[in-house]
Amino acid sequence: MPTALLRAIADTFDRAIVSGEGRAPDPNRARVEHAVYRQALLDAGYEIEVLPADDAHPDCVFIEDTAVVIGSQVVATRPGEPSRRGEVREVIEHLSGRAPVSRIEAPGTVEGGDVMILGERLFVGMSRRTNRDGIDQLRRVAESQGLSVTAVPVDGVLHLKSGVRPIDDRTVVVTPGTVDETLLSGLRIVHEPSHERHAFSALPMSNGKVLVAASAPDTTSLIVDLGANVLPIDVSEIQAADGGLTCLSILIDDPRSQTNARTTQ
Ligand code: CIR
Repeated sequence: MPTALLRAIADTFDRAIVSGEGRAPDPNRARVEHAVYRQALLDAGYEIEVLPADDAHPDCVFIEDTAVVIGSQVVATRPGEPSRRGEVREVIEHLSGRAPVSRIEAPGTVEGGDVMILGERLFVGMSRRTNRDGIDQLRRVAESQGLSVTAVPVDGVLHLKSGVRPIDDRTVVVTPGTVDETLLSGLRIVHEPSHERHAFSALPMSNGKVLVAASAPDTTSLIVDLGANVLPIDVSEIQAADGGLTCLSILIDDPRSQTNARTTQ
């Protein structure tokens, strides 16, 4: 059975890192959104495991950033944001029963939001949070698991998957200007329309449905036209803290990895 590992929302979530002029997110409203997200994964057939929140780490709900599952290997990340490094230990303790663990070591940094696995290809964002040394370490693990690795410089957004969201293993929704699209060769690219810039978020689930943020209906229509079977949910408090749908879970849904999306058509 596919498994989704989640982490509860800290009472301190209103102090989560917020970029730019953003507002503080509300922990209680975020808990309602998180419950709906959890139910959607349950309905999709995932077994749900939820780690307790850590109030010393306001961003701990964004569990994706702490660990990456690549084939038979778990990679413990080393977040580029120093205040988030303390989130990794408990997640890895939980996952270490499942698979061997390798670790990103200093001076390398990697956050899971920068890692996108589509079929046999792993794309990794070179961002404010993931550096070249971390990418080199991740590359060694990915190549040992038979994946090819493409490093993608990321501009103006937090992570690779803030600007490039997988819909299935050959389709992505891209916010124009955030990446050099020639690095995504072979993929079908849908552009997020400018009036919904940065509003779209998606999580392909193992039952073939794609969870999408309700905040971007026109972008959602574009992927529905391509055959995606979508389920919109409100995640506005999660988005207020610069989060999206992938960052709330680590999906272990097949021998390959957490982000190994299914083809929608
Ligand atoms: C941060 O700045 O680290 C959090 N407020 C947001 C992290 C979102 N993570 C993700 O999309 N993978």
